[in-house]
Amino acid sequence: MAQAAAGKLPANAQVAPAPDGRAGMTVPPSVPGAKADYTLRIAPVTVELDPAHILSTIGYNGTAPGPVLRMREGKPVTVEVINDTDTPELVHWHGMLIPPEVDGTGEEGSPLVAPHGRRSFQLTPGPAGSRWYHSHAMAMDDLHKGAYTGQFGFVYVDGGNDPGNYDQELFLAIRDWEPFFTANMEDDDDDTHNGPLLEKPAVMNTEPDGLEVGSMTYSINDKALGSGDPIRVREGQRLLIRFLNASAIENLRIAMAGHKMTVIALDGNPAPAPQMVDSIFLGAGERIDAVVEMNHPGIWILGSTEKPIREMGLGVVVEYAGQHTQPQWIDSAKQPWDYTIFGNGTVSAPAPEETIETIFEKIPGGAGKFNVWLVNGKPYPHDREFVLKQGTRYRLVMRNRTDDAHPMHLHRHLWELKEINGKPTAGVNKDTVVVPYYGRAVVDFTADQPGLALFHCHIQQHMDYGFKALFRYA
Ligand SMILES: [Cu+2]
Repeated sequence: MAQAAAGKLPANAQVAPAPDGRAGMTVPPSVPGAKADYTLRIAPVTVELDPAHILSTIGYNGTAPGPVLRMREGKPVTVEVINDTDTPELVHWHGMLIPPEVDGTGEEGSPLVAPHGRRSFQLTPGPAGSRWYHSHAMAMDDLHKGAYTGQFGFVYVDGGNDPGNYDQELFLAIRDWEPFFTANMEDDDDDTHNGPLLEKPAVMNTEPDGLEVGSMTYSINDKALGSGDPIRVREGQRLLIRFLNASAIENLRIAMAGHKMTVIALDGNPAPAPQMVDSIFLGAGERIDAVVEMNHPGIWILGSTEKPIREMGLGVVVEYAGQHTQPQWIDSAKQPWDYTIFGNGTVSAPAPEETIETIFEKIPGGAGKFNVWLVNGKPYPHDREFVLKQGTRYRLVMRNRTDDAHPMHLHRHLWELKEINGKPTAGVNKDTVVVPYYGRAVVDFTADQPGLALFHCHIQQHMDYGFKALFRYA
């Protein structure tokens, strides 16, 4: 396995350049002749959102999103990645606890898949639950690269004990397309506010913001609202919907008109206290599994809670058998999203032994046209600033001194949410957490995954312009 190979490199090991231009670490080569369990071919695809909107992008295996990959927890698999494009690529396995050699992240030294090249990766899927795969290439000012493309898809890791208590299982990726630079980025960050502005600086930087990335084209999977097949249901059915926010640019909120949803898992990990909610909020990169009881016959819209975003395509029609009305939308009460309602308050993990403090800041226009993002006063890279001791339980404090909500992700580790804006919780295990604007999030994690681990904002432009740091093991 790649993990075992990492310590003792074969003679033909290669040195991969990282996509940010840094020299990469030495990595094991692909295993020649290994039979692939899965093949991902990266190549140009067309995506017909509706007959009037046919996009050209890069996808996996001829589609965007790519195929739903089902893997068995703990059963090693070989994935062959074939890159039919002119740029080096990386396939990242988001939410998996796997070594940096296969994590698919340039900063961690994962090997690139060369233009028109191929490479096999062996990984042991886990933990069980809804994970996903996506390009981790940098894009900088090129909106046709990295997470702006159609390179994303679900991985469902089967733990073998799924009760299967549902009639239909759906994988719905919410997504925007055709990104552009704009000086007027509007997003749903108000949704993250759930308390006082704990981290609002006393003195604000009032320089004008640089350009951000916006979109006016949305879909669920590869279809805009009103196009493609509806979700066909019967009264009395239970739907299990696995949602993913695969956007490179924004956090999004969605609801199913006429229905409540019971959130049973966050980022694929079972919620200690499942709760019924009117709508769900997903930071870029986050997943939510929700069960919906089909108990309100009609024809409904499942889509963005924001009318303009639904009109730009973010939605799908839900159609009960025998119903023939127009699809209906009903606004639901808008409350700030609160992760802590899914916690159980029971402290089961050990108390943290050490605390890592992080402060996020923005320099408006710091990169000329764009903003620069700082972690502890510096854009990436940080010189050995975050060094972990194997086996230690850490508390990570994230202080967001910016006016945006940032979906923060730590690769290859699972963290337990402890506090949002001063409100405590326990038992909510996640890999991505939206840190509210001028707010604070606190998570605990155990350093049990040796090697480099990338910590970053999941908004591609923020990550590209400084908002990342490498955690390393002593
Ligand atoms: Cu961000």
